[in-house]
Amino acid sequence: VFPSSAFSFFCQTLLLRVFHEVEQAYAVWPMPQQMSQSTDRYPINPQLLAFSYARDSAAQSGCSVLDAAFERYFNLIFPDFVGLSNIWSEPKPFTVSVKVKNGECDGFPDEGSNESYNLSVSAGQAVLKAESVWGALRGLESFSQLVYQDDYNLYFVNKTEIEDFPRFQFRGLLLDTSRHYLPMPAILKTLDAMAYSKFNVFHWHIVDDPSFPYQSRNYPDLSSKGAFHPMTHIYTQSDVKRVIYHARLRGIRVVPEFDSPGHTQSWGKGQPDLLTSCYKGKVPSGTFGPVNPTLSSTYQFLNGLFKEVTSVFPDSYLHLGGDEVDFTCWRSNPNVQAFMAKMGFGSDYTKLESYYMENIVNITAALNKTSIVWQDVFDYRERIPMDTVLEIWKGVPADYRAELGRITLAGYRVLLSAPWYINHISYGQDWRNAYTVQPQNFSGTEQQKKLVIGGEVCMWGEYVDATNLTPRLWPRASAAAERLWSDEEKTSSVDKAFPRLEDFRCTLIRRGIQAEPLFVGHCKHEYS
Ligand code: CP6
Repeated sequence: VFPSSAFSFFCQTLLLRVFHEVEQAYAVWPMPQQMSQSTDRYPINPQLLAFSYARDSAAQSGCSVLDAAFERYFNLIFPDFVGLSNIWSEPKPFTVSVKVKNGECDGFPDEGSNESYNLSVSAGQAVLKAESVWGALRGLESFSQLVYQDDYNLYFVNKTEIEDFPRFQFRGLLLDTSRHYLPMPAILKTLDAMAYSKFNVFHWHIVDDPSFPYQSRNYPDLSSKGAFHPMTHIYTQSDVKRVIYHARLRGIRVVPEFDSPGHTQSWGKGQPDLLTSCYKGKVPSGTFGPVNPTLSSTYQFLNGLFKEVTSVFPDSYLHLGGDEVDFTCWRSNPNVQAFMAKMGFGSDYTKLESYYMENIVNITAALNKTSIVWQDVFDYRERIPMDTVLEIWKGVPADYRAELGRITLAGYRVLLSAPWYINHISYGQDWRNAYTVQPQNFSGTEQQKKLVIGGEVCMWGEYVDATNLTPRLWPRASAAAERLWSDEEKTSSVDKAFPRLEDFRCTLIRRGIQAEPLFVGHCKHEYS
C-alpha cells in the first residue's frame, strides 16, 4: 500500500509526463506503416539544427527539391524562430542527415515515384534514407511532425524508428476553379497543406460550365471570352508554371482536367461552332448543349488544345471528364440526328457519346498521355483503351462498392472519390465518414483489388471560394489522406484517430493553415 499524499502525487506526475511525451511524439499524420518510439528525448536547439546530405547520398547540395525542402522544413519546425537563442536551450548540435539512392532532382514526380523512406532518430541526429527525393520529402514531413515543444517552449524529439511507404500510389485532391476563381495564393497554400498530409496529386478541375480561366496560348479567346474576367480571373501560362513548380518541389503531380463533352458552356463563348446548337422544333433555340461530336472541326480544335495542354502540364495523365452528358440538345438537332443515322447509332445517344470519348481518348493517347475519365464513360466501355483510369464518383454511401467490383472486373484501373466529396458538409464530425472508407472492401479477387490505384478528395466549387476553402478542406481531407497512405488494419479505430487528428489540426494551425476544429478543445498555440 502506497503512502497517500506526496509520493503518490509524484508518481502520478511522472506518469502523466511520460504519457504526455509519448502522445506528443506520436502525432505523425498520416500514420506511418511501422513506427516505434521510446520516451528518451533529445533536445533540439534551433540555432544548431542542420539538414545535410549524407556523404554517400546520390543527391548532394544543389539538388533543387531537397535544398528547398531543407529551408522549408526548418521554418515549419520552428515557426517562431527569429534568430535569437533561448538561453535555456542546450548548446548541442542536431543533424538531420539525408541519403537518397537515386539522385534525380530535376524531374517531376510521376506514378512510378518511390515514396518510401526510413527515419531513425537518436541522440543528436536523425538519419533519413530514401530511394528517391520524393521519399525523402515524405520523411522530412514526418520528422517535422515529431519535433515538439515542452512547457518552456524548448524543442525536443523522441527516440524514434520509422519505416514508411504509401498504401496507394495515387492520393489526390481536386480543386474546382471554374465555379469560383481561386486566386493563386489559395492554390499554392492548398499545395503546402497537401504535402503536410502526404497527398501527391493535385487534380485541377480548371474549367467547367461557369468559367474558363485557363489562358490558352493557341486559343486565347477561350479565357478572354469565357473567364469571369479576361484579365483578373484567369490563370496565365506563368501562373500555371508556378503551380506546377510549387507542386513539384513538394512531390505533387498536377493533373489538369478539361471536362467534355458536357460541362463546357464556357468553352462555347470563345470557340464558335464548338457546342451543339439546340433546336426548338425546326429552328435553333439560341441555346447550346454539349460539344458537337459530329464535326471534324471539333476534333481539330481538341487536338490543338490537348497538344498545348499536354505540353504545358508534364504529368503523364490527362483527365478528360466525360461525366453527366445531357442528350436533350443532341436529340433536338437535325444535323446530329442525320449523323446518328449515317453512323448507324439508331437513337442510342450513348453510342454518340462513346464515339466522342473514343476520339478524344485516342487524341490523348497519340500525345503519349494516359486518360482519366469519370465512371460514366465505363457504361460504353467497348471503345475505351484498357490503360484508361476510371474515377468513381457516384454511389454514396454504399453503392460505390458495386461500382468498384464491376469496373475492376472488366480489368480497368480505378480511382475512388465517391465517399470523399469534401465539399458536402453537415453538422458534427463528418470526417469520421471519410476516415472509415475501405477502398478495397468490395467483392472481387485480389487482382481486382490491386486495380484500385488510389483515390481523391473532391472540393467542388459551387459554394466554395477562397473565403471558405481552407477550413472546409482541413482537417477533413486529412482523414482521407490517412486512409490512402496508412495501413488499414493499424488505423481501423476512428476513436483512436480522433486525438491524433486533433493534434495534427493544431500542427496545421501552427503552420498558418486555418483548419477548422473537430470538436470542443484548444490548441497550445492559437494563431490570429
Ligand atoms: N461538376 C462536374 C460537378 C460534379 C461532377 N462533374 C458533381 C456532381 C454531383 C455532385 C458533386 C459534383 N459539380 N464537372 C461529377 C463528377 Cl454530388
